[in-house]
Amino acid sequence: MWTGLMNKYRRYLPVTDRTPNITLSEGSTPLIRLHNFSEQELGGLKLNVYVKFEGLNPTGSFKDRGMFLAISKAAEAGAKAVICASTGNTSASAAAYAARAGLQCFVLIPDGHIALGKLAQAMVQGAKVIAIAGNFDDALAAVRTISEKHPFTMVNSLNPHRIEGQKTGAFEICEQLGQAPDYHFMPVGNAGNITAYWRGYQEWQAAGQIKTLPKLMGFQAAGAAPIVDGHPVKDPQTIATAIKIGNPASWRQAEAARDESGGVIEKVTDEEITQAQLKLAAREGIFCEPASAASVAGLLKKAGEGFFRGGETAVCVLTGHGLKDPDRAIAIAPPLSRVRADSAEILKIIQAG
Ligand code: AN7
Repeated sequence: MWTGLMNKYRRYLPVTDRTPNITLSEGSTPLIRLHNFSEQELGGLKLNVYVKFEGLNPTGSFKDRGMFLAISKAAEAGAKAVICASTGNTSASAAAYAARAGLQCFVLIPDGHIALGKLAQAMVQGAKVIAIAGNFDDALAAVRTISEKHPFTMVNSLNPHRIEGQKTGAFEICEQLGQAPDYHFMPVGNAGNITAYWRGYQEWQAAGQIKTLPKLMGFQAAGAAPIVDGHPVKDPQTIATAIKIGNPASWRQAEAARDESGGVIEKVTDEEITQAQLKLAAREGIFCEPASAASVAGLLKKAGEGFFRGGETAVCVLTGHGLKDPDRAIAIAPPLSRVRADSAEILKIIQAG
């Protein structure tokens, strides 16, 4: 029986006998091979492309990997309340694990700019949701100020336990493949996850579990690409609200992951993100949220540029489930057909294809 990440990776995590295990059985997400992308789409080459479907974690995103540990350590330290800023998924995860631990949870979100599913999760899971007139960067700045002076444990990825937990994603990919992939594609927002994956791969190599390390390929949304542009973005814009972040907290660590691994951090447009999300859903049956599709959009973009030689293995992390953002999915999907409940009329539509 799968009982979560603490039991599986205890030796690699900062836990002791006194650390409670606040778990919802996070982790152990599938690595799914893509079948229906053509060679032409992949730059005329055969590539082994897998997606790590992190949307299948308990609250529907990769955040659960780090949140179980952040909340377990907060409980161990005797905290009574936790606080975070969020573009949505962190708040959903924090609320769930805080509820499980019996801790109070305060979340600051940019008013009107988080996806419906994430908002619903935070609200129903008992968090105090505070919608601020400002963006994620403003919310994070407020959380930093408040948590410095008041007894709330901050559970954004500036909390080192978040990164420690999230590194287990790299362990799982290596176990599932039997080795590290050649390339690891992922979206980059606040840049905690790319930091965590690079640490995870390095530790797995140091533990003698893999011989080689992947190149880390990070992708920001074109309207919210501070690392690519080389300066903070004051008013970030993208339909991928999860990564609508103008001043990433782990900026330097992301650059280190890129440079040490020999990878890149580049941008993809909202249109490229949307096309990748639609293709994954309609052609592979895998429904991820827009920010997650930035990883596959990045892979398709690099393939189109002639980046690969053929035969390489690439893993794309799908960080969140498509159900998180139903409004966006309905907006980009082909329209539905409305008719009277009349078989002749229904057949007309079926026969039109
Ligand atoms: C689906 O929830 O920042 O680069 O506050 O939800 O580690 O920030 C979410 C980020 C990618 C980017 N994909 O990860 C939040 C938040 C999804 C996300 C990212 C996020 P980081």
